[in-house]
Amino acid sequence: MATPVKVYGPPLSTAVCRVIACLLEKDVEFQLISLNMAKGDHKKPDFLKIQPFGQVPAFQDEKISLFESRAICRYVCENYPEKGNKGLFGTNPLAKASIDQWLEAEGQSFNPPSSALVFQLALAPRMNIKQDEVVIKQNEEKLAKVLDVYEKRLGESRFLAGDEFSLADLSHLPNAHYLVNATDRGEILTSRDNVGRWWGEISNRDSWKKVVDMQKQQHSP
Ligand SMILES: N[C@@H](CCC(=O)N[C@@H](CS)C(=O)NCC(=O)O)C(=O)O
Repeated sequence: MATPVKVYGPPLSTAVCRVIACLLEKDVEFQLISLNMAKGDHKKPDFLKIQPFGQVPAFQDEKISLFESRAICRYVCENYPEKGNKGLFGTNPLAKASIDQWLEAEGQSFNPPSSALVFQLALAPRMNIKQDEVVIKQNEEKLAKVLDVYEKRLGESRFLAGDEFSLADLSHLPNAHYLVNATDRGEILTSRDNVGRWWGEISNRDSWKKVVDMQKQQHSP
């Protein structure tokens, strides 16, 4: 029997739960190794050997180790092509390029403003950090512009990269989830006809519901 892959980090972390969602979609067995980040486990020398930036997630499969959640997801899809959702990262060069294009859009355009908003609106108050209204406003404006592009795209196709759910859609789930469920600005997604329809569909996948259950079982980020 194959050894389960290892994912280091708490499922409340957006980057960690991106990888978990991918592993669940791909039906790849994994072991979650939850670090004590409050105690700085992710900055310790042994951990830095597998994640040199001292961040989560880190990932191990037999003898190889990887970091960066989106790179890990790509690896999982490529290394386990026959498992679970076989089309998650496409099955031909054009499909893969299209998925990659929207995966890059998530990382470069959607993630920066959405993670800034999640930090300011959901995490800062819990960490007794003063919210910065200027940063909130700037990032709301940036995210709205990104979502205008998504609204048009999702008026043309069911999912970002085409008619099938893909890694590109999956990669949006962590930040979108917190925006909708842990801030009062979820309408930035849900009020748009096509983006709202898309969010409803991707957030109802069994894989994502399992991630949310895992998050609920954990106490703190
Ligand atoms: N681009 C990285 C981001 C990793 C990241 O920012 N991880 C956060 C948690 S979501 C973290 O480790 N924060 C603690 C720290 O930076 O010390 C990825 O996608 O893996």
